[in-house]
Amino acid sequence: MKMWALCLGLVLAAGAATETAWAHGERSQEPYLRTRTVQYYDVHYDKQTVKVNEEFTLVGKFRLMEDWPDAVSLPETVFLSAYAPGPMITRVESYLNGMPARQSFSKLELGRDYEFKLVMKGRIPGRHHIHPLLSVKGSGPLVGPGQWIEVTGSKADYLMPVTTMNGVKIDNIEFYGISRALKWYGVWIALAAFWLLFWLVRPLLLPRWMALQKGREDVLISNRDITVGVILGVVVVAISFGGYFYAKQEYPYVVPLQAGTNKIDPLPKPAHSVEVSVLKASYDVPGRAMHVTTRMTNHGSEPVSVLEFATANLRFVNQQAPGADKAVSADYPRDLVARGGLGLSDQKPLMPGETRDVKFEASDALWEVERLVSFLTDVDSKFGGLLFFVDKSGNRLMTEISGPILPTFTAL
Ligand SMILES: [Cu+2]
Repeated sequence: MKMWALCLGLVLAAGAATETAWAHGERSQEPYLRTRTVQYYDVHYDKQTVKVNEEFTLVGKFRLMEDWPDAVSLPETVFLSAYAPGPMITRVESYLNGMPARQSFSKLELGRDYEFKLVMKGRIPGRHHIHPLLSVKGSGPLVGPGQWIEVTGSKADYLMPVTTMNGVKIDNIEFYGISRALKWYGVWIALAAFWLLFWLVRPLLLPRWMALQKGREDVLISNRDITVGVILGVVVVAISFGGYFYAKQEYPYVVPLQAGTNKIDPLPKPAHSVEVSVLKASYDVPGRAMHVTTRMTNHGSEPVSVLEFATANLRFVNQQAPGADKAVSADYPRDLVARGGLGLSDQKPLMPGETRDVKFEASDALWEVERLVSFLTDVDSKFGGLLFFVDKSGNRLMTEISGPILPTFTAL
């Protein structure tokens, strides 16, 4: 008993001490899923506090990584939505590359980018961790950066008005048709209960078994039983068909749930890019730092500097790059931004046409906090991420990088 109380106490204390522990367990997803499948970027939440019924918008982009892990199903069928701890918010509208995303999309392309928009509405008051979410059939949910959204007000005020295609106005679709469904339950439960009681009120198992033993099968089912059974059968069939014809009459236009998938083209490829190949990558376990040696070639027409390395929604910004102070918008979850930033072996801008080897270091306790270091024990020890470059006028270029990574267990 004492042990039980101690365990409960520990669980509650742990929950109270680490607020984010009440989030969804997004940190328990394998690093290969978070660093090598869907990389979210430019994610913005327009509000962090909404009233019940008030709408808020979540926009962003994602890159489907070229180096998609072998163990993960390809994005052949995907569904876009938001991730919340239960039905705390309502998804009012959703778009992928501007196309309504009511249904799943098929055959998204690896190595390409997509843009999404989700319009949501507060439903249940509280402080909820909300993420953009791409569900990939066969792989599961792949989430973007989570933001705490505070929903204020009272659940009793929640309304979801809808006007149907034939002009019927429904005040709140949340409860629409529920009383009718309950009435139907009532009808069927009453009929079933009558049939059960009809047999239960009479001598049951043993007397009937004894009658059977004596060869008196004829007394088990009387003419009255047969009559009641036939009447009940007729009533059931009549209610079923009657209900069907009544519904057909009252609702002549019925659109079934849409089950097909949509196709969508990815965003156009940018005109210029910086080619980056990973020559060597290691993770320094005691120093909690990722070291990556890359060979960069600038195919653009402007000198560019490395601005940011982003992976698994974590952001490592090079503080010395032009515009670094504005690289992370104010609405981005602060617990996903590395305080240490991004260290570079060479801060000189990469000239047009130039190829240079550059080493970068992404060092922060976030690797551990976000439980991203289990790639050290993976059979497929690889990492992936997005490298952002910026030119003098603030234009960004993005390149995806990936490669094998080796752990270093001793201090360098
Ligand atoms: Cu979460």
